[in-house]
Amino acid sequence: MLKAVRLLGLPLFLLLLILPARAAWQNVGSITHAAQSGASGVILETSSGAKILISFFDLNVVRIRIAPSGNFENAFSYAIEEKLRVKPKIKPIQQTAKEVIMELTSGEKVVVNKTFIAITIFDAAGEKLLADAAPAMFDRASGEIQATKMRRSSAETYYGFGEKASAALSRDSQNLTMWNTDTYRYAVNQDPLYQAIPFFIALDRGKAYGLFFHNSFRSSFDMGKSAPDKYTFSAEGGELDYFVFIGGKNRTPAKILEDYSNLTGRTPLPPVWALGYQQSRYSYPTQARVLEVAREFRRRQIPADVIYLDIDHMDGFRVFTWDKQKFPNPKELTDDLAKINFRAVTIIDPAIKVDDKYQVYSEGKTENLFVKTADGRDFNGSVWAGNSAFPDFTDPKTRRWFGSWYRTYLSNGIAGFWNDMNEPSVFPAEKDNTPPLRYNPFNTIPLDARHNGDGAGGTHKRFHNVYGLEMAHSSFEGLQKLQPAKRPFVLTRAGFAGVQRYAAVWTGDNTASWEHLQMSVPMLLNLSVSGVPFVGADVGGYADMPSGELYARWLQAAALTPFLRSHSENNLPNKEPWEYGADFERINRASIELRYELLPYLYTLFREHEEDGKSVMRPLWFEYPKDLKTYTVDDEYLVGRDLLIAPVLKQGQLKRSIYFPAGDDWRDWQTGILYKGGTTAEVEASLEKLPLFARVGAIIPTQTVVQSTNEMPKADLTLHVITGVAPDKTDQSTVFQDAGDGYGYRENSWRENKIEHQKNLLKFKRFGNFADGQKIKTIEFLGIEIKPQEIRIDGKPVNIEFDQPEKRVRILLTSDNVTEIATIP
Ligand code: MIG
Repeated sequence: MLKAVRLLGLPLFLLLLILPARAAWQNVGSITHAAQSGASGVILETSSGAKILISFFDLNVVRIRIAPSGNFENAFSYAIEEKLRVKPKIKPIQQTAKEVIMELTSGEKVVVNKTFIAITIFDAAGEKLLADAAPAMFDRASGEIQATKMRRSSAETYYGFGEKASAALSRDSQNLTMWNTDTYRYAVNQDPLYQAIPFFIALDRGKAYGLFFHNSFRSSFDMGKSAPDKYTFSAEGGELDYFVFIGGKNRTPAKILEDYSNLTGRTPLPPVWALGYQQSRYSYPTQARVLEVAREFRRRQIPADVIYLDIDHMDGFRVFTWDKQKFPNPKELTDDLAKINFRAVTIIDPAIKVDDKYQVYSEGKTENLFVKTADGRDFNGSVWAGNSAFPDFTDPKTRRWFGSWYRTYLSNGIAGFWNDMNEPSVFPAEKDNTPPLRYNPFNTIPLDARHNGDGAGGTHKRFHNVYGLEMAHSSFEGLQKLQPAKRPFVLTRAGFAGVQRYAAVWTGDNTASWEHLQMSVPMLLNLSVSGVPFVGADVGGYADMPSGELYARWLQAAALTPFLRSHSENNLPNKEPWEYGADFERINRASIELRYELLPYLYTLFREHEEDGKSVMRPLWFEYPKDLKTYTVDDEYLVGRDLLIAPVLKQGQLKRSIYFPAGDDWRDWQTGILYKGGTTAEVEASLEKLPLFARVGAIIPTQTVVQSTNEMPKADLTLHVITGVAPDKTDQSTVFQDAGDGYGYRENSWRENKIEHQKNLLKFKRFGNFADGQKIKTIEFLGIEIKPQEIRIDGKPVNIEFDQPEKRVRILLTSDNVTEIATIP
């Protein structure tokens, strides 16, 4: 039925008003009464009995709520971050015979047609931003709801929606489903996957807006697939509740992400070690093998920070326990790892084995902390450990209890946690499982199972999509309580809008194929603009064995992605970076070294994200929305504003064509060669080369290569000045420093170097009190053809080292308090 409605064209939409709705679908009808609600909203009564509440949630954020029953829900929101908000005041509502109009003094406006309820939103300049293509619909019997909007043009593109397995960057003309699902070896275009985020950014001819469908039921988006001139979103229950992000005066993607992340929260600065290289496999079988692999990294001088313990470390897959044979002394293991600057992360599955002798189970059972069946018993289903109970993470009591169990791992020196299977994934019952199938994407907790819902109560149908989010919430807050001086590191497979507040996200069980390598770029980019900055895909693919070439290219492509981890399914040969012979080992080492060099840059980006919500990894259009050619670039990405990465994603490819976004010029990170913005170039990309470019005007910090982030305090910094700025331009860059863990940076213990870059002139300013930061020892000017006559630091000429083939000039800084560096060309 939903489908049939979607297929209706515009003229039919008027007919709908006269004809009785088919089946139980009906539209909201017409407005019978309108009144101001609070300082920032209007409440509309309708002929259908539904009520509509429209308000300015923030200066650039409109919230629309339609309650088919006429009663607004009181359900607790898992997506929205609770904090104090100042809601803007609207002008007195205006009403004409045809319309209700609400407006801010700054000009943003919502107009509602009274006879056939159509809602139109205008930006401050009076430009139409979003309009209904049909009145909202609902079906009171089934609980389904639906909205249909006009596309601004057939060229409008859409990004976000969380984790989607699509090779294309834009989600235009696609059907998308929001339902967290365990999808082992997912195929291109398989939908849905592990992580649903019903938020998108729409982009058309340089102007963006955002829309967040605030509803955790299974929902669907038809982004112009059924009808090219409109899109539809619908859900199987709940309110038709959505936020529209206007994007400020300039309607930029950056402003939309800032506002969306202000609503659903941001990723707090991770501990710096979590930005290092992480090595995993399912499973390093014994304590001895874990140590052996870690030592091998040190012996071969391949930098790394973390090693993973997958499910086989547990006693019969009982969460929070250890296998006594294989891991006889976990504390000794983590101590030995610490001596070589390694940290360990363990997997945590939500399912708790039904076993009265297992304390986690017996506590959960006695305290009544598990998800219930419709008739009130504990719901049990089979996962790794066999028959299991499922903690009800929508119960605050369960969250506190589960979170407190991390103490057992912390006391054994475990540094971070990896939440798996939290869609939640439940194996098919044995009786329905012929032939035996380990992975059944449709298997989860039954939809009628009961949850606490933070007191509001409800079924799994409502809470399915927030199960993983609330598990991460429990992990994060538990860790904060247990070790308040440390920043938690949690990695999660499932999530929902808001997951970024608690966890990093990896893209689950991908495969060792070139297709999956290519797809990882648009997947991570779309996750990033869904408000989740700390993202990565398993390097080399999880399932199947990659060739040396595929592994090496994957590691290059991923080297600068926010979360960097190699992983592997069980029953596959070793996949560590040295397993493909000496040539590949050298190439793989170089990829990881590049990441460690750039850690000061990446770390600064995470700090900036916390302040402004921008993602670490960015599609080209995010910074260049006026350059329409960027809208479909799906094989390049930006890290921050200043680095452009164009990895090789195809087998056997030794050069590739690269588009440089218009508005800035770019230099090859290695050769300094200049590429003009708005042009496409063929660039050499032999097996050892990752095509990497820096923006002209940028100043990028690097450090000398370290083997682990623990060594960072001793590593000196180099600032790379990307020359070629236009005479009338000033650029600004920041280098952020702090202790790398803990919360000193929220008080006084932080430092920011702000550097202004004009043609032939750098000006330094320092803020904050953190004195133990890495020292800036070298300034390297990239893109210098002729040795300059002179470079002066605070007026005094200094020694110049000129590297002609690499177009570089190097100078050394002798003091920490430089204020000005001038170049006389
Ligand atoms: O059904 O713990 O995505 O990363 O290694 C497999 C074993 C369960 C799925 C995860 C994968 C992990 C694996 N897990």
